[in-house]
Amino acid sequence: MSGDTSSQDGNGKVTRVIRIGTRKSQLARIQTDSVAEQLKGLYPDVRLEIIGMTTTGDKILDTALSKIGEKSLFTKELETALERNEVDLVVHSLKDLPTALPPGFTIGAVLKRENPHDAVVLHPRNLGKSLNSLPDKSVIGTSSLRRAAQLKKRFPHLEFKDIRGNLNTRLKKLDEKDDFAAIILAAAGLSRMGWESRVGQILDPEDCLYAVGQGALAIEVRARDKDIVEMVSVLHDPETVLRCIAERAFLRQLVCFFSLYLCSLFVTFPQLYLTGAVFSLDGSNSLKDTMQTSVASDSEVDERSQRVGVTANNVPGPAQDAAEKLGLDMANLLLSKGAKEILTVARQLNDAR
Ligand code: DPM
Repeated sequence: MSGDTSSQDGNGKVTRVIRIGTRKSQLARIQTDSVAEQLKGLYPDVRLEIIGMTTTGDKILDTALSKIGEKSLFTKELETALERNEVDLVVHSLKDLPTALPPGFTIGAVLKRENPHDAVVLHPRNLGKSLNSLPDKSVIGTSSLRRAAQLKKRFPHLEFKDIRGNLNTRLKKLDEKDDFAAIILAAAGLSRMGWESRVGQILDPEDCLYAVGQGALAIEVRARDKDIVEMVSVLHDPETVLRCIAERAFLRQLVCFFSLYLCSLFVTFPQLYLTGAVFSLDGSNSLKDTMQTSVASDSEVDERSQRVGVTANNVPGPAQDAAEKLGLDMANLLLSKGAKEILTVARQLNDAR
C-alpha cells in the first residue's frame, strides 16, 4: 500500500490511518465530514484524519468563475497533496471535477445524488415571491453563465449580475445589502448547509437545466492505490454513477468549444433519459434535445477501468458503456445541429466581457 501510514494503539493493534484532504470552506468541510462518517461506519478499525487546505480558487474568490475558466482551480492543490501521499482521498462536488482527470487519479466513488436542481434564495423583503412575480428589473445574483443564459430567456423582465464568494459570503451579500432581489444556488449545497428554509423556489427543468454532475459528491483517489479504490467503491450509488457517466461523456465531447454552457438532466431508471442543451450567452439562441437508452441490470462485471474519470468495478460494465455512449451521442447530435457555432460565439463574447 502506498503512503504507509499506520499507528499502533495501546494494545499493539495496528490501525490503518486514512487522511482525507478537503478545502476549508464550511460546505467542503460538511461534505468531507459526511463521507468520513460513512467510511467510519463501514470500516470501524480505520483511523480517519481530515486535513484542510486552501486552494487557488479560494484565494481569488472575487474573480468571475467564467473568467478564471479552468475548473481544476479548486482541485489542483488537493491533487498535488494526493500525488505526494500527503492525503489518501479527497472529497469533491462532482460538478467541480474536470471530465479528464490528470494521469494517476480516478474517481473511486460517486455518492447518491441529492436534489440536482438549482434554487432561488430570496432577499427577506421578497419572501413569498418567485422569479415570475418579482418586479421588473429586479437584480438576480449568479456567476453561473449556465444559469444566467437560461433564466434571461425565460424571465426577460429580470436583470442578472455576478456574485462571487463562498455560500456564506453570498448569503450575507444578499441579506445585508440591497444589491440583489434574489440569488441562484444549487439546492444540494443549500441543503448540506442546513439552509433549506431559505429556498424560495426550486427551478424545474423547463426553467433551468442543472449542471453536469450537480448534487453528487465524488471521492478522488490515486488510481494505483488498489486498497483505497476498493475501500471507497462501496460508497458508489449505481444509479448516480450511470447518470453522471452519461452527463460527463456529454460534457467531454463539447468541452473543447466552451465548457460553461452545458446542461443536462436525467429522469427515470433503468431507462436513462438525457436532455442536453447548449445556449448563447443571453439564452436567445439554443439547442436542446432528449435521447434515451436502457441500462437494465445485468450481472456482467466491469472489464474496463475508467470512464470519464470514474472507476466503478461494482457497476455492470455494459450499463456503464451504454450510459457513456448516450452522453456521446447526445453531444454529437447537438454538434450536428450547430452547437459548435453557438458555443464558439459564446466563448468569444465571454472572453471580451
Ligand atoms: C460549477 C458552477 C458553480 C460551481 C457553474 C454552474 C456555480 C458558480 C457560481 C461548475 N461549480 O453550476 O453553472 O454560482 O458562481 C459549486 C456549488 C456546489 C458545487 C455551489 C452552487 C454545490 C452543489 C453540488 C460551484 N460547486 O452551484 O451553488 O455539490 O453540486
